[in-house]
Amino acid sequence: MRVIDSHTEGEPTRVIVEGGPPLGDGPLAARRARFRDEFDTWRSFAVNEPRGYDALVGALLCEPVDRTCAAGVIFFNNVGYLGMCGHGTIGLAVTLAHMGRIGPGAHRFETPVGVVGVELKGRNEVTIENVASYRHLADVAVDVPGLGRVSGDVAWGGNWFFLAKSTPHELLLGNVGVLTRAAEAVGKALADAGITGADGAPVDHIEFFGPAGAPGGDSRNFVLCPGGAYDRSPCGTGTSAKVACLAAAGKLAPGADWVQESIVGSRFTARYRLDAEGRVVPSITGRAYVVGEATLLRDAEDPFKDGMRTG
Ligand code: PYC
Repeated sequence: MRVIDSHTEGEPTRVIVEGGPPLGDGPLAARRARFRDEFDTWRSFAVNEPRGYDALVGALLCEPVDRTCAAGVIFFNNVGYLGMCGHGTIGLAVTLAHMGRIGPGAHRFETPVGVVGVELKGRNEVTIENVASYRHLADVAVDVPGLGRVSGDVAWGGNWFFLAKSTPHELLLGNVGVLTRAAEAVGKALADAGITGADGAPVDHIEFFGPAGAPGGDSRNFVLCPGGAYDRSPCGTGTSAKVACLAAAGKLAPGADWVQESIVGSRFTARYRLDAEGRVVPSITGRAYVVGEATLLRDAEDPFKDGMRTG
């Protein structure tokens, strides 16, 4: 399997450019289901130890069904599959440019949850236009053991997010252990209370917000992803969900910038437009850098040949 690694504002992406699972040429949502049902060990092989690590997000490069798209992509992580991935889409754009497959300008990528727009602005800077995003539930409150009552919104940004109104701990890198445990407890409380996304799917990404750490930022976040790793970037789909909530609350006008800072201090600049149906369509700008190219090998006698998780 041939892969190209990058990071987007600190969050890693591994694109499978050759040697991925044979998923056929159906709709990307069906190909993702086939990946999950028939080839899940290939996911673990590509991103888990000993070839990867928990924070690594995988991106299987696919032929798109929609021929106006430059590429199709299925995102996955240490435990399963994602709908969309904002940092991963920025990483994929820079990776395709590195491969000479796209040049600066506007492109479209197909994902299992819809087509996204991509503008490659130079070697490293990319703006993506995400799928339409929306606040599904406002001011949901759950009792969380150890934290008390936690309230926030449930929103779609290409994945399902709970956006807590505040943070139980200061948003500092030194606090990622306690922030992770708190976010896991919030996720469990939501599941126990039967609070899901609009389609009944689990709300599997949890976000805490606090003030930005440096001038020019609107807010800093901590985002816990399914699988227990936290996003080093401000999370593209999470920032889309944030923008949708701000729009729904009348706190951000179409076209106005929202600068979202991550727990490591990196930034995405987000804004949104309203489409013909009045839906919020967020765009996210960030930078990605290619950091490696590799061929991953599998020895049939290796006891950990299909990858493993230790956490
Ligand atoms: O950037 O959308 C994102 C993302 C999702 C999970 C990790 N990063």
